[in-house]
Amino acid sequence: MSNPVIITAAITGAIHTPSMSKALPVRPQEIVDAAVEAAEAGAAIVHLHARDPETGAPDQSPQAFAPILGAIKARSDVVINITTGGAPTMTVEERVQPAQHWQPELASLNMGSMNFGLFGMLNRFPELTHQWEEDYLGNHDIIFRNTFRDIRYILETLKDAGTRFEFECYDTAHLYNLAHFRDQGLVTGPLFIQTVFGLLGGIGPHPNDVAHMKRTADRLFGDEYRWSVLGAGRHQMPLAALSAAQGGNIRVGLEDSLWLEKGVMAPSSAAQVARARMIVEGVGRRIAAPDEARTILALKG
Ligand code: KMH
Ligand code: ZN
Repeated sequence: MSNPVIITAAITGAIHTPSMSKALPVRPQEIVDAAVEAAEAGAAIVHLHARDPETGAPDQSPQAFAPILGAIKARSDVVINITTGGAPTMTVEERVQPAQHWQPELASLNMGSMNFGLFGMLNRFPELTHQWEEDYLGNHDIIFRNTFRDIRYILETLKDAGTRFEFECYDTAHLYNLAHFRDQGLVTGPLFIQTVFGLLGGIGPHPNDVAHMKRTADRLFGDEYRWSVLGAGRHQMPLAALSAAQGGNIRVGLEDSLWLEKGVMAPSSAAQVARARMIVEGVGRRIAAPDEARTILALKG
């Protein structure tokens, strides 16, 4: 396999909360340092969310990203990917604003609605500091809303920005949704498909689940797509290995897992990137540099 592996590092996200791990970056400078360190460890792409520096709550205002983006660009040529997922509690209009304002090379695009079982985290992390964390994680009724109208709204809002997408697919239906938008001519290849495994509400993390997603994507998109794998929580590294061994790309980072290995919390996203890199090189492949990722994914640069 000669194609290099694109490692995406998802730096902070909106799912984990500050009480769960001291390593989770919250303030702009922490997010910048974490992103640059992840890039130095081998990430070609950083997937970014912003947070309120005081409370650590997800903050999807364009201004929240202002002190982060320029500071990363000043120190690294890593590809910047801005979330349009925000947090599952936000409206789609709110979620698209930072990407609309900053027009990054990449933005995430979530390809279907789903239940989102955040409450499972409360068993593992019962000691929460902030009331917002309790309210957020204790909500048993979260629907992560990504209707056809919502997806089309994000595509149309970002149409003239030259931004391409990390298509987040949490189940096989989301691949079919993406094929629908491709058939409508609203998205074009190479499609960067982030297949997501192991979230409560999405497809499971079993190797058979991974095989089924890949088989389905192969059939629907052929060589029109680039495959990446995100394993949530403890599934992060095993599924990174599965992807690396099959020619896929990898996403790691504290957004997706707070762990480095069983019983060991990750000190940083960079540590997870370094581990992913070991896996990649261990199966005889190499990591992609940011400019290689730009070429592979046809980014505007
Ligand atoms: N939190 C991840 C499972 C987004 O930001 O658009 C998916 C994600 C969503 O990254
Ligand atoms: Zn995200």
